[in-house]
Amino acid sequence: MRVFRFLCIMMVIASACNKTDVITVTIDDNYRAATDSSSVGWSEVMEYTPAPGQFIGDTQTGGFTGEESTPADAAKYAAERLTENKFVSLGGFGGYIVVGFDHSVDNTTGYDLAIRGNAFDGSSEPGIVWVSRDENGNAIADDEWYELSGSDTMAESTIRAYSVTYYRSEADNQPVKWTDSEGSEGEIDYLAAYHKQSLYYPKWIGKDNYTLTGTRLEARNYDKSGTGTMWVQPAYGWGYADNFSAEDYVEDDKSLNLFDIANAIDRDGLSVELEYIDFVKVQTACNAKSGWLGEQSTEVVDFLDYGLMLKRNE
Ligand SMILES: [Ca+2]
Ligand SMILES: [Ca+2]
Ligand SMILES: [Ca+2]
Repeated sequence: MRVFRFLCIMMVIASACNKTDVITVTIDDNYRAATDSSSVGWSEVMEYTPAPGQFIGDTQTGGFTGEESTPADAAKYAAERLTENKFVSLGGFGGYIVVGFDHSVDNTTGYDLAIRGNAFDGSSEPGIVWVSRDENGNAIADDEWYELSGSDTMAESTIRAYSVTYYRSEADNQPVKWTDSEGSEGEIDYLAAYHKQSLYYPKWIGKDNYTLTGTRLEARNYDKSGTGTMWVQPAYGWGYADNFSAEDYVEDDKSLNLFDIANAIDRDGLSVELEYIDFVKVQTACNAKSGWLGEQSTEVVDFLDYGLMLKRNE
């Protein structure tokens, strides 16, 4: 894996090139340094593949035209919504969006990324954040993804490489059935009172079923009323998008969660040192529903290069 290019300082006194005299070079062939004209915000939606959900295909509160029939249409929809500072819903577990920047985002000392969700006190719908470098230099997000670990990464209830398969309903105005890799099954509810589009399954998914895989966090939602009227979705510690965190937010703006690329881990959970990243993915982390509120779905509104933002504000 070509993660770093190492440069050994050749000393006059010949010595073995061991760890202590190796410099990690941050710039490789694919690194795109930020310039004065670089944008602090995301520049492109590379992919938008939500799980089924109440906002998917919704032409009212979801802002869809209802004609999105290809992955390109879906990405265009998401880009237009984010440009208008409106939320893009990722639907139930595993739904995701991938964005790119017009430069490489540096792993600075401290936080590097800020992601805006629509959480508020009692309404956290955590999304796992993944990062990737354009290792093959083709400007496409087809490279290795690294999860950014959070407060619950090591929790016993957290399941990595968890998969959910969603099945397109055969008739209109029906729930969407799912099965998961743990042997469970369930439904994304059809909420006729609030979201009247006939299909909650993304129209641009050509197949009758599709599988989404990611890291699952245990749901914390509960019905405070006991009668189904007041659902609470408590916050998680840190490291998640759309999370009303008490720890990782921009001062005076709790809807902007902060992320440190230094928290990247590989598929085995081992720490990975990334000098910079090019792509960011956010993926709904819980497989849960909250009564009349419907499925727990992460929403995103904006993606910022926080390090560059701080530099510009200096
Ligand atoms: Ca950092
Ligand atoms: Ca690539
Ligand atoms: Ca939300």
